[in-house]
Amino acid sequence: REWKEIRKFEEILFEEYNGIAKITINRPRYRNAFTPKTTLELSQAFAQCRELQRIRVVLLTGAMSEVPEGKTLGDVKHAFCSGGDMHVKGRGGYIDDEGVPRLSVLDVQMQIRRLPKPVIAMVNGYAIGGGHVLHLVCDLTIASENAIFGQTGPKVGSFDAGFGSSYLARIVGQKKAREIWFMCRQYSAKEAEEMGMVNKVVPIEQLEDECVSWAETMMERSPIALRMIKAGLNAELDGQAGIQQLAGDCTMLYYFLDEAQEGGKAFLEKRKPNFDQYPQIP
Ligand code: 1HA
Repeated sequence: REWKEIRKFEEILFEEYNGIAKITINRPRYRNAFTPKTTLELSQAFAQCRELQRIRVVLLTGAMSEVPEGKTLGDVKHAFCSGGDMHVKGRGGYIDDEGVPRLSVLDVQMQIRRLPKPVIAMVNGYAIGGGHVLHLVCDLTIASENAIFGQTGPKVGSFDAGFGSSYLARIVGQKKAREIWFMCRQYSAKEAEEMGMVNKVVPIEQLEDECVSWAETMMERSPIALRMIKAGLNAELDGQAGIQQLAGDCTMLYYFLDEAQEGGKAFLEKRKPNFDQYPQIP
């Protein structure tokens, strides 16, 4: 499969293939830990995924570690993302090149959640800490058999009491969510699947094919139907901000109706609108 570069970045890869965008965190030396630059680049890539009409589904993954000659992919440890880069964790956040502390992965989480297109986490190895939260906020997670899941915050001086906790609890239940955070254990792909955090587990060699196949199936479905379902599932959990998104999509659809056009036309023509001419469906 030929992935074509959409835009060049330093710490991520941003590519496309037949309507599917693939965003790859590209710091395998550090188990794909993210710096403020990584998260800024992720934000820019997700913003572009929203704008590009030809992109219908997004895959988020981590770059594979190098495989020595004579070894196979499965012989080597890989990472999806190991969370914030501990080398730049400072007071107030992860320190960027200008010395400003940031927690900007939170913006990426919101973007994934708000993107009106499905996002699949293609988990190819460790999904740990802030990297675990990134897979959680994706719409679907497909993992390779070697994938390992877990939170580390209380062990390393951090926590994500936002989506990383409350949305986790919605997925795995309160008891398990508390166990995951309080104990900081690691869980296998199979355990994560049993907890409901993972949609499917496949051998690592088949991971990308499986994700592309799911993406291709979703691309045969109605994009607006998928968009509205995502907005509705979010709205139940996201309070007024979630309703705002769903309501915005309703407004978009309303603007396609003659009834909505009549209101604007009447205003410009300085006359009373005639809404009686449109069907009042019971
Ligand atoms: O909690 C938050 C946030 C909360 C609210 C708002 C924003 C947040 C933003 C971020 C986060 C967090 O992500 S906190 C949690 C940070 N992450 C971690 O605690 C995970 C740290 N890493 C590990 O536990 C392990 O490395 C591992 C389980 C992922 C893999 O273990 P393994 O296979 O034994 O590899 P290891 O030798 O540990 O790692 C390979 C290299 O990658 C090491 O470098 P080297 O010793 O060769 O120089 C290791 O230091 C580096 N590395 C791994 N993870 C990180 C990392 N370097 C920097 N930061 C990392 N997160």
